[in-house]
Amino acid sequence: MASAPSSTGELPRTGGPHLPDTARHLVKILVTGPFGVGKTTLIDSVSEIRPLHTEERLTEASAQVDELDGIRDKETTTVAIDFGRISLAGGVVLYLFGTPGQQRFRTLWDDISYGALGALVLVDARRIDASFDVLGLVEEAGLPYAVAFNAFPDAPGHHTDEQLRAALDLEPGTPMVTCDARDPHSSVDALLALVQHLIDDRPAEAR
Ligand SMILES: Nc1nc2c(ncn2[C@@H]2O[C@H](COP(=O)(O)OP(=O)(O)OP(=O)(O)O)[C@@H](O)[C@H]2O)c(=O)[nH]1
Ligand SMILES: [Mg+2]
Repeated sequence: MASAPSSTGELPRTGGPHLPDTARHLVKILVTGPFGVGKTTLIDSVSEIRPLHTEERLTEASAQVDELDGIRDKETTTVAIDFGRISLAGGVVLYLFGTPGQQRFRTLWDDISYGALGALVLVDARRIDASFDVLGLVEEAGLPYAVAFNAFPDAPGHHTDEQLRAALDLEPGTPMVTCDARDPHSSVDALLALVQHLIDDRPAEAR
């Protein structure tokens, strides 16, 4: 079985704006999850190019609509897309496309996910049910995915992996990891779990 490439060199931001000569496998990856789960933070922490963000300030009006429990300090939200890139060993380059988290931007989801090979679904253990809609979209799109619990400080620590898997109704083969989206190494590890899953998931003749 092929194994997932490791990240190259020191993080963060190993590479420059130009693709390394060693780039062989260019892969589109979706970074998705519900509102305020850390998608923008994760892409920001790992990207070797200056990430593209489309952040707008949360307003008084949106406070009526957006569920800010657990993320009271949040000041901005993604209104269209995040984009970043990371080069891994073995010539694998991940192009990271982050989705908006809010239902009202749902119409963008299909366009942003088009052509992705897999998805990293971020989940906040304090608000597990907020992830159901996004998991439904990922499954509907037929995208292989890995789940990464983003480690917020007051996340409940008493759930077992089995309980978390059951709560999310995950297939036994779906990778489930924890990460701190602010930490590049931790975020890359979550992406590597997804890449390994994509490798394992390939038809045998393609390996
Ligand atoms: N403690 C902690 N805070 C985090 C972590 N990841 C993100 N945050 C904070 O959580 C808030 C939400 O992060 P974002 O990256 O904006 O979340 P998002 O999923 O892109 O949000 P939307 O685009 O609005 O859906 C920010 O204030 C981050 O600083 C984490 O791993 N730990
Ligand atoms: Mg965002």
